[in-house]
Amino acid sequence: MNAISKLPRRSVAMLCLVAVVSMLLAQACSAVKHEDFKTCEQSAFCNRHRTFADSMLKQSQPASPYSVIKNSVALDGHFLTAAVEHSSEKVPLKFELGFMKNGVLRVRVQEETPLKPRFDETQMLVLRDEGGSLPYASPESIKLASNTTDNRVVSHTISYLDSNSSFSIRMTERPWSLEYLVDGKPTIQLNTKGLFRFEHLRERPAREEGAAEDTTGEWEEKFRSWTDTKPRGPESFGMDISFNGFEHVYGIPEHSSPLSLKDTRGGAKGAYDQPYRLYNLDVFEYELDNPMALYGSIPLMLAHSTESTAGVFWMNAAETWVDVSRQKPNSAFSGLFGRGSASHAPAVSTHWISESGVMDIFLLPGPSAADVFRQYAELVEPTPLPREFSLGYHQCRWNYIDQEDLLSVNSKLEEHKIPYDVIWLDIEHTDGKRYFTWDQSKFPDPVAMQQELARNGHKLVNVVDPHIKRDSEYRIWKEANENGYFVKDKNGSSDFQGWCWPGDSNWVDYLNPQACRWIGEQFHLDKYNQSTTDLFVWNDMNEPAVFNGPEITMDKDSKHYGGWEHRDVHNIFGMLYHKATADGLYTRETPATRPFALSRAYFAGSQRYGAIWTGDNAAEWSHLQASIPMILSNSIAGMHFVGADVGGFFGNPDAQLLTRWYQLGIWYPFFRAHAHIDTKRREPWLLGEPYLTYIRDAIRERYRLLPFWYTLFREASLTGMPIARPMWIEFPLEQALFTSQDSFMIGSSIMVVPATDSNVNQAIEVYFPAQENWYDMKTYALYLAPLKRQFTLDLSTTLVFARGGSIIPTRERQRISSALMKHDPFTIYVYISRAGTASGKLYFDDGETYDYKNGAFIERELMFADAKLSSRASPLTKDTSAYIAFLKKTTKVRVERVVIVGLPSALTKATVRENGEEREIQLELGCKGSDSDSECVIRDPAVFIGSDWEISLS
Ligand code: NBV
Repeated sequence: MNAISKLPRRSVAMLCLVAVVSMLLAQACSAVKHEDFKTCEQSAFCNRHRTFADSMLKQSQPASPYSVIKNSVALDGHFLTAAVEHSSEKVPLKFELGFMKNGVLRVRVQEETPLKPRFDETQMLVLRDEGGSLPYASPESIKLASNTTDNRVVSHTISYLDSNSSFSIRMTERPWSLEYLVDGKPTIQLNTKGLFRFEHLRERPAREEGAAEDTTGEWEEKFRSWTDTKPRGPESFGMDISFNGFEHVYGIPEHSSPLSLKDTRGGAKGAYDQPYRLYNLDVFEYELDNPMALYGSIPLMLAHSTESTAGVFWMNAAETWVDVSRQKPNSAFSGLFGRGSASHAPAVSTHWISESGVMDIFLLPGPSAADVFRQYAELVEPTPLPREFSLGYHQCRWNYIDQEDLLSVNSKLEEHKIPYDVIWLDIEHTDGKRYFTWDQSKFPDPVAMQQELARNGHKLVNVVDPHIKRDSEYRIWKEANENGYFVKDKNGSSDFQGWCWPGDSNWVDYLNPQACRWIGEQFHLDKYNQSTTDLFVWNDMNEPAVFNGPEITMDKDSKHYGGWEHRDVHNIFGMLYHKATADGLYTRETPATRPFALSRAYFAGSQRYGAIWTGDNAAEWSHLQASIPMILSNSIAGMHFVGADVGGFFGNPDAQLLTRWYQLGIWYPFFRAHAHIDTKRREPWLLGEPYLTYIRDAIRERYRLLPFWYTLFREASLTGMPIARPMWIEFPLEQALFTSQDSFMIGSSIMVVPATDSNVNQAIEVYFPAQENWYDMKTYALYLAPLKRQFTLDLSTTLVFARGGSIIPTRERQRISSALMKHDPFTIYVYISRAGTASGKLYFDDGETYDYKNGAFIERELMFADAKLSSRASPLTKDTSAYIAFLKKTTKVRVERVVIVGLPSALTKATVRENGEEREIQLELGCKGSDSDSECVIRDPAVFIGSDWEISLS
């Protein structure tokens, strides 16, 4: 990089061109370039910890070299502190255990008196209210009991309470280890395998002349042509975390691996030989079934067994690696981490390794999956209620070439009656990849274009990448340059420079709050030329992608605001840009409307700022399949608003694959079709019949169910419950489903079994779990679970089942955007359980503003029992003035149909009661009543959606 900065400008421009051209050429050839990315062995700190782990695991009785310093344990408010040191290094480490009301235990470790501060701002950037409102337990509820043998403290038991439960932790002194006890049994264990290792900060040792070169990579590390100077020396740390009694762990996205994480050590069949890597990277043509790092990182892992669910959140923004190894119960082979363990219970041992920062771990005890999601949401905040339009269909392509092209796609979608909400513009819409500008020759009147889209409620999303073209005529670059807002190079004096789409570029430093505010303002209407309030934003390449950087990203020794190195903040960088973007959209209007911003890079907490997608997949059946575990892994890691490019980004899907992709894509929480610039156009009508009909039907199904989706997002915003759910979350006792990724749930009511195989008439086996009724959502056919059933499908058929006991709200008028559905009546589907009951919810509000925070929403609890459907306000509904105003605006919104599926007996009459009035509706033949396929339609009960009512059947 340095050598390049010394070149004359023209040569630099030439080099840029070469870089971009070679990037494009690389795109023409395929498959991931493994040599561009480090393995654990090539990442010096990972290698040091894994080598240490190897040496420990070779010992028959591995003992950690770290012990508590005598008499150092103290209870101080809601923290317990202890000083721990290595038997030979003698650098005291401060351990802080923080106890939370919800059972969460926080474990923080760093030097007691660090030589220099470690990066510790992750907590402020990630935790709710900058960490200021964590639910710590009251000091009175925390009890410490020390267990002594031969006058020496051996261990401590700490118990703490909330109103319902008590939690308990055991910490041993020599060696140091910690166990989270559930019913007296250790569930999550730290350092019981002895892999805790903390590289304390130190002075650089003088290098004696003639001494051999440092091969540990502690003070300098080379990778291909790059040198990482490591001015602070080694500062990494690692810890083993074991989940006792569990066979499956999940989460830690983003990887292309299966949902139930495979082993990375121990020689199990199909195991990876590399740890899962968390390091946000732009991996061109990523490979499936691989633990390599991808665009985002969420260091949250869940473990699940028939008995409970538990989680670990390893809050660190630096490069992190995670090894996973299962210990099978009662087997001769006990897994590589299994040595020294006398337990016959299954366990999953994991080994977490981070390069820098402070060790800051949260143990989430569950015991149910819903508890873990709530515990995590209490730390990091759940997904806020999104703008309603963003749950519709997004039509994207790199690129809609000009204004005419874009508007013709808009009118074609309308002409073919394909509902859609948003059309997207990729990088080519700009003036030479200068973001916030337009190529005016192609987009002569962007405002008129946005107005034309808005006529039927459609929106525009523009890509705004984080690399800023170095061009003194470009206002954005000029202002950032004048204000010193760019990330600096390793010397801290000049701006970091690298190549990306515009050629030679700089990157705004999102660690600098002023720079964030400034970039946010660039999204305001007076700054973003020719933008309107119908324009929203897409952040791409924010890992950040740097074409000529090590591993296609920023050099780790480049410098951020506050003097921190990029290494400390790498995984959080993309999220800070996403946040600045969302904040900018939030502040562009008064009163504010909800922003929509999509990001490629992400970290724990990104859910607060918008959606993410799984990056550059390919138009292949295998990628269609892989999208399911990728979406589910993100969902359970709190990133609920997630989707994959429908159709596959690279390559040309045939009509069958594209149809199947839409049929699955409508069940992605974020539903966008996208394609690479070199691919053939593939907007739905171009496929002709019958595909157009199939795709249109699929998209219409998404729109029909928008009230259900929106209600699920409401639930997520309150509880942290995922929207797309692995089967095991809904059926936690069904062991056969713990690895299932062929089917998944949307909320707790809909099971989707997508067709992801190229056989035209594919046979699919569906497992209907639990003792439940399941109904085909199209035919109403009833399946009595537990049941395995083979289905043979043609391309028009999909397998989607409603779970008996659910009530699902829909809107069934056909419209071309969600905006046009706002005042449409509802149709309510009641799917009867075996006990003859059902329940569900409906939530809606204006879909745009924050008035819902003042109570401007309608939230109904719908119940069916004793042949009576009733609607009552949710407990969160309050008679505020905002509520009353909203009710007034919606008085015309009524229920136009109720469909009851699975009624056990024939019925002839419905009696509707609302506001003290009663009227009768004769039921048509549909209400025939039988054991299966029964469907009873109550036409036009005409009840107001916001009032209390009852419909009794007789
Ligand atoms: O901006 C162009 C593309 C974009 O379409 C895609 O969705 C991103 O993931 N972008 C990556 C950069 C080029 C990728 C080859």
